Amino acid sequence: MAQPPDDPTLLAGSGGVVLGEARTNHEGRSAILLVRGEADTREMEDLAGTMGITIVETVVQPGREDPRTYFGKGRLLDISDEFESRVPGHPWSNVDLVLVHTNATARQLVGISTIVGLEIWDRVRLLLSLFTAHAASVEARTQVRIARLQSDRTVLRELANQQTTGERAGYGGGGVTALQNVIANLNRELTNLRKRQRKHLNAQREHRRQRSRSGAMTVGFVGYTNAGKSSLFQRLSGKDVLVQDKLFSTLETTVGRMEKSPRILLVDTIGFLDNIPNATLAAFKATIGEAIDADMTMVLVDASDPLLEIRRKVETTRREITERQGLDEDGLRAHAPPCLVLTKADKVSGPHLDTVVDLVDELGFPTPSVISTLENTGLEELQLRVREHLFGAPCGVTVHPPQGADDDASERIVADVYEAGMVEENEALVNGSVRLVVWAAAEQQARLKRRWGERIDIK
Ligand SMILES: Nc1nc2c(ncn2[C@@H]2O[C@H](COP(=O)(O)OP(=O)(O)OP(=O)(O)O)[C@@H](O)[C@H]2O)c(=O)[nH]1
Ligand SMILES: [Mg+2]
Repeated sequence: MAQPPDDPTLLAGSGGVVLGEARTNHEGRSAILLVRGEADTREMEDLAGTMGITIVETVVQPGREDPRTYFGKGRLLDISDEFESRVPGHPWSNVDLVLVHTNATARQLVGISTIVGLEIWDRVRLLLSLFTAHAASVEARTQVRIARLQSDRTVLRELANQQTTGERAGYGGGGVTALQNVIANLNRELTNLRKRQRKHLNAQREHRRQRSRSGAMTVGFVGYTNAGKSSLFQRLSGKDVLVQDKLFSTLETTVGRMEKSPRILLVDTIGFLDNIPNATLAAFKATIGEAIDADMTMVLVDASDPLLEIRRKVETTRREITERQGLDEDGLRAHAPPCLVLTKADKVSGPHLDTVVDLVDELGFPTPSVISTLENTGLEELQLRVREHLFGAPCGVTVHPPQGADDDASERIVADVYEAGMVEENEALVNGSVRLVVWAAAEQQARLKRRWGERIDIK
């Protein structure tokens, strides 16, 4: 049997508990993947692939998970022996990581690690490492670190627990006390990080308040990771954001104005993935919330996904929105039917697209918009749809010429109309009036009418 690792950070899979910064680049590492029963391993392979980790072998054991060690103990011992007896040229010779195809419990992680003695990542740890590698902003780094420390803490507590009950020998000679110190340090860091995160969220909330006070409307992009959110954001706002064929390229929120529509702000943010445990997701909820709490929520779905996958993703996304907004399914349909956008239309055939459109209809969404950011199709229609959803149909505004010397100049009123919404046409008539076609929210229209009374007509 291999020696259990003394360093709790190795076990916790972070390197961050004692040593400060976690290792962030895992490019080029080799791993084996442990799978119980007949699970579909594609997602795990994609996640590993995104990080540049090669899975050299998938080891399958039929049957149900062992609550203590995931695989049966005997099988793990075999694997451990195999590692011990590696010679150059052995397919596992470069493997320094064991991936476990499940969201493992702390007990299982400790259990496997005790027997195999290598770095062990379950699905959550793989995700957290991926997040750590991709986190570019202070906001994202803070969130990821919080999620990571929380996850590490459960493992360290399990270790401490096993040592107290004598299930396991103390590590590094220090035993329980040393472990308690590590946990105490970790708690302190968590408190500080949470403070920083709160500050950031407050600042963000203030920004949001200011934006809405200025009459701006927000459109949030919500969808699974790799759906094409950032690509669409880039096309519609002209703002440069990271677009990559990788899972979780985006981890933070970016806000940009929709081109030609200065009053509409677009919100690009982190995507979804299934079965992320609540404790891990909690750190990201605030970020996703930024898009879900927008005036208009746009659900993006990759049209080139298989049908079953699309169904699952649409349903999960809807559930997330429903929970977040505190609505039941009926409430969601009645109040804010989210606009659904099928992306990557260039990748699919017409008949497949038709089937997807039918499916979306069956799932209770309004007719989806179909776009391709690659071929620039469907984008103008989508912009129009956004404007109509937020502002209703455009209205005709007539600004009458001043009657008396004390009256405001028409230019002043016209300038205020520009403040209130998006002006599409502006024409000076021979009788001295100005005719405008404007997209403006009802309350902005009412404000104009209150302010300018007889001088202005809105139809
Ligand atoms: N063929 C095709 N590919 C697209 C289209 N839109 C996006 N993609 C590709 O899909 C991949 C993911 O796009 P992103 O815009 O980064 O997706 P995202 O939803 O922001 O993903 P995350 O930030 O990782 O959650 C990239 O490789 C894009 O080039 C499209 O219309 N057609
Ligand atoms: Mg993105």
